[in-house]
Parts: sequence; C-alpha cells; structure tokens
Amino acid sequence: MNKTAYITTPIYYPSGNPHLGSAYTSTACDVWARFKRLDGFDTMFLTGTDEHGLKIQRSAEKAGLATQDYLDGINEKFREITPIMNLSNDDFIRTTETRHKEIATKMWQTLESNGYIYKDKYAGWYSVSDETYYTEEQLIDGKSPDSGHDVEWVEEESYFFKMSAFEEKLLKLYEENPNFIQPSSRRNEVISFVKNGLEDVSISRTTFNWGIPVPGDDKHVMYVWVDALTNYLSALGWPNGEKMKYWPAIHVVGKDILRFHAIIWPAMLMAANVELPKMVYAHGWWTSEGKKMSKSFGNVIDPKEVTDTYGCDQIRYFILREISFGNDGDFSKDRLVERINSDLANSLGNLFQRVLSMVAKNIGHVPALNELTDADHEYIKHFDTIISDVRNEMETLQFHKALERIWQVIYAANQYMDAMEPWQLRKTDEVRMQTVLRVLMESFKYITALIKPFMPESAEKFEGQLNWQMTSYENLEKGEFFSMEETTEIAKPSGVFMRIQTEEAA
Ligand code: ME8
Repeated sequence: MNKTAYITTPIYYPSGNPHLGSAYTSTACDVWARFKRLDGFDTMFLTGTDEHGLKIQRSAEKAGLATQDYLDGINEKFREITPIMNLSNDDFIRTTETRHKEIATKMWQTLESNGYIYKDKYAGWYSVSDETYYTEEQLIDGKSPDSGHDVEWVEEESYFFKMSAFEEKLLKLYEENPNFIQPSSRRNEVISFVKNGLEDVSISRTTFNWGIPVPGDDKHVMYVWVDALTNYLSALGWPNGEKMKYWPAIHVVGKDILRFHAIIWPAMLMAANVELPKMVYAHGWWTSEGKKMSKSFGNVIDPKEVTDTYGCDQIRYFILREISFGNDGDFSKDRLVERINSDLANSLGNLFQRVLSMVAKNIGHVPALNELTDADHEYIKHFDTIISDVRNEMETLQFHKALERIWQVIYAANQYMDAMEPWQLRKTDEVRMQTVLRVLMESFKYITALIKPFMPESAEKFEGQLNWQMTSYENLEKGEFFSMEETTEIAKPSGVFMRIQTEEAA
C-alpha cells in the first residue's frame, strides 16, 4: 500500500468532560478514516488533548488538584470517547507528553532560526476561555467576540511571530488552492479577514507557567496555540519520523477555531518550510437549547448516555445525516427517533430482514440466478456508479450527501422489492422468486460496504448475515455485480435496527 491519508481532529481542552460536540468532530474523522482504509489507503487518524495554557491551569485549581494530576484524571474521559463512539484513531496525543514537547520546541527553534520570531512588549486583551488575544476594536460590549466571555488586560514582555510577513503568501495560497478552506463560505470569511491586514502575534506568556518553556528563555512559556497546532506534526515525529509519510493532513475543526488553522498554522508551516495541509474543513455547531453545546455553558449532551440509550451506530448515523457538514443544527431527540425509525429500522433494517428471512426460510443458501428481466437490469443499474459517487462526496467530506446517495439505492431496493413481490412469486414462480432475491442480495453487498464506515458494527452484522465480507471498494467496483456463490449458506437473520417506541405509537 503506498497511497497514504491523514486526518486530524482538533485536540480538545480537557477543561471539562467531553460532550457530543467534540464527539461529533471525532466521529466525522473516524468515518472518513474508515472509508479511506476500505478504499485502499494507508490511513492515519489522530486525535488528542490540548493540555497547556491558563484555561487548563485554572480548571485544575478549581478542581483543587495539581495540574498534571487533574489532567491525568480527566484525560481518561477523553480516551473513553474512542470506545463510546467506536472510533478507530491510530494515536491519541497529549501535549504534555515528552514526544510533543520536544517537537514543539524544535518548531519554535526553526521559526526563530528562520527569522520569524522577535521579542517585544505586548499590551492588549486576552480571553482565557478562548485562549485568544483581541484588540480593543474586536471586543463586543467589552467581551470576547467569539464566546462572549470576559477578557483580561495583559501587558507583558513577549515573543512575537511575524504573521504580517504572510499576508500576501496566504492570499496566494487561498487563491491557488480553492479547496484549501472548506466549505467555501468559510473560505470567503478567512480571505476578507486576511485582506483586512495581519498583525504579528504574541506567542509567549510570562505571567503563568503551565506551558512549554521557550527555548533559551524559560521565563516565558509558549502561547498555547503555537504549542497545540504543532501536535499534528509531533504525532508523526516531524521532521524525519517514519510517519511523516502521512503528511500533509486534512484538518477537521469546528468553525470557532478555523482562523487558527487556516491563517496561523499555514503561516507557521511556511515559516518553517513545511509542506502545507491539504485541506482545513470547518464544520458547524451542535446547539442545545438554542445555544452552542459547550463545556462552559453547561448545556451538553453526554455521548455515553445517548449511545447507551439509542445505540452507537444510530448516533453516528444521525449526527452525520441530520445536518450538512458545515452547518449548525439543534440536537433534537424527536428527530433522532424519527430518523432511527424511518431511515434505519424501516428503510434499511426491514429491507434486509425481509429478504434474508425469505432466503433463509425458503432456500437456505444464496438463491439461484436465472434469466434477468428489464426490471432487474434497471434496478442493477443503480449500482453502476454508486461507489464512485459516494467516494466523490467523501473526498470533500460531504457526509450527509454520501448518506443521501446511499439511501437513494436503499429506496430503490425497497421499490424493486415491492414491485417484484417475491412473497407472491413463492406461490406462483419459485425460479423467478430466487432470481429476485438473488438480485437483492447481491445489491446488499454494495449497501453494506458503503454504510460500513458510518455504522461499522451494524455493517459487520449484515456481512455475517450475507455470509460475505467486504474487502475493498476497488474490488467491489471492479468485480461483477453477481459474485456470490450459490453454495453459500444463509441462516435465519436477527434484526439489526430496532424501531424505537415513541409515546404516540405506544
Ligand atoms: O478549541 N458542536 O479545544 P475545544 C460541534 N484546544 N463541534 C463542537 C462543539 C459543538 N457544540 N463544541 C466543540 C480547542 N466542538 C483547542 C483546539 S487544535 C490544535 C486546538 C468541537 O475543547 C469542534 O471541533 O474548545 C471544536 O473546534 C472543538 O470541539 C473545540 O474543542
């Protein structure tokens, strides 16, 4: 395998327990990573925690714990998201690990020796909640324009990064690589921000010490964002680690932190002569009670609670299907139940259950194939381009569109089934019944393969029921539509997606 792919989530602040908002980004990256692996790519998927800065130091103080002890405890909660959401991350990086501190130090030294760091004085506003500096003009009613939280006046000696040197280069980057920032509405936002002029950024602090010491001047600690962004390279052992084969990355972030990833990070990489990421994708926010779901607002949905109640695959499906990747959406349990019942239990689960039960009961093995009718050919045609269509949507992280496309063939399968009425054929024409069931079963391979990155556990159950295993999209694409062996046994299936009883229905 020589094709590589690399996808990253932001590294989350462990300043409170993880919630569905952060699990969302991680799940989206997981689906993409699983898709890429099944599509023949040697894939690396990274997530982790951002453990330095004043926000973390204060969270530990509030909890009455030494900072590292606080972090070691809460870190477990973030790692538990991997089994809770069934993530397939290859690594989990913590910025307090030595491997990261060494590489963040190396990054600083590189920026410095390339002439992009200088010492001066900083005076301005700082929001600890956002770990962001603001000018007077940027504040809204004296508060952070991003989170609405309080800001503090900061006046201290500081190192600066020569951000102003990158204005033209960044604009050129956005222009020459229109897909660098996605979705395009966000790209325009970033371009106009940069066009307004970039100032050098303060990248060190002296008034607290929970951070990576500035090399050669340990009165200062690095600004948490300079430290944090470097994680994407430290997990690969930059500059010479074997895992550098995965670079450049696709960074998936929430829209709140797009500027760091689309402006500061590429500028740092240019200054350090490192190849730039392939894409920065900024998705929208899950809101709850009309407000961004966030640790500091306390309106969060607990991933464990919802996956325990509704099922992990059900939640994975819902969060990627319900809102287009890029937009905001309110987490509604009524909508969740509606989607589980109609899309999963009814259109998908019921379809497989009906077909496979009929096969198990009447035949016991993969049905025999006989002459095909025009209706069969017409149905089979739906699968001609299904893989490449879904692949195209996945390339640009259009998860909702990929699912929409997969559900088009699921609806087509239901229509074909209803039109062919194999349960009637059982009484009148058993040979024809077998052909219809065979056509349906063969088409289920494609459906199972394509839902697999989204709902891995359920897809594995379907694979078991079909007595067939997905190898790669390429094989499926290159292979014949009819590939199952008649001798393959098919056992009585059990339901994969259950309906949820609503109060109205009960
Ligand atoms: O910003 N809806 O960490 P963070 C959707 N440490 N996504 C959400 C969300 C919501 N309501 N709430 C959070 C940081 N997220 C920095 C990142 S990266 C070098 C450093 C997701 O804990 C979304 O991806 O505040 C957002 O960007 C991220 O969690 C912010 O996590």
